[in-house]
Amino acid sequence: MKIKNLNPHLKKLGVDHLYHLGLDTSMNLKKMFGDVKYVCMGGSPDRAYVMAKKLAKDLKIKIKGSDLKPVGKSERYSVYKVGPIISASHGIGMPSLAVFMHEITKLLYYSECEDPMLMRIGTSGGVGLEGGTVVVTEEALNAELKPVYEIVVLGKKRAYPAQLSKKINQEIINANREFEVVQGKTVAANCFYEEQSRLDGVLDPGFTEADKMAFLNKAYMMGVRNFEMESSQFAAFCNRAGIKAAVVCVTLLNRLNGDQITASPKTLSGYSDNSQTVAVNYIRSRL
Ligand code: R2B
Ligand code: URA
Repeated sequence: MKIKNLNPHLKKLGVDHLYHLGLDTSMNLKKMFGDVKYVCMGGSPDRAYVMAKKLAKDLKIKIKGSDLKPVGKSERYSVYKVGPIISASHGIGMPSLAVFMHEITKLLYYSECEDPMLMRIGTSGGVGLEGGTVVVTEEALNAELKPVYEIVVLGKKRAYPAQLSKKINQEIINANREFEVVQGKTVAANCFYEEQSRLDGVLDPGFTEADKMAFLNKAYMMGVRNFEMESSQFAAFCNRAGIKAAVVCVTLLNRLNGDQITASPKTLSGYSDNSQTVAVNYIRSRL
């Protein structure tokens, strides 16, 4: 099924400029992107590039030319296309992700893609899980531990549910029997520091180590297994748009043991590879 016309106001536009992607509807988007089935996204442009290379290698997809080049402009986001898969970066946090989600979804809509799926493949701070563990999100929570994404529109707060598909999560787990993939709740915070109950930001947080541990333990008891900065916005957006979605994040540390990320760059890149491998195994099982 193609994405339905989500917003009636779009019909009034002549050419729609996907400004931050550097693409617009005067281009032959259907020819460029009409075959897309999966969009894999994460915060960092470097990881988007690594993922694009990995998709090409592991799924044996030929890439045009000698190297991968981003499509459109890469001032804000990097978008790579590898066969029927887009690998892209969305930046840090929900404001950056929200802009990307509107424009990448427009891209899928205008390109008339059949039944596309969006996957966030990211990094996170584990709760009760050691570094390198892959978590699939069953439900995203805000920093108040509520399963919603809230935005203020015309001066009023609106809340959208942030659940993800149990069926898709199970398919991801089934496609990765050799990996430890944990299903749990994910807290999407508005910062890496205070909202993730870290004590190592530059400002005095105004809470103690004991307060922090009480909050993290409460979250753990509710089923929270990791903290990151985008999952609730991502889940709520996909629910509203009626698009299949999953959040697959690797943990970089266990927050029950501390705040600082101390693993070496080599170890961290191995961790990141874990989440990308889980996504690639899932895509391979579906293509
Ligand atoms: C995980 O890692 C980033 C912060 O370091 C952020 O984008 C996230 O969700
Ligand atoms: N990303 C986050 O948002 N939090 C962490 O602890 C690690 C990565």
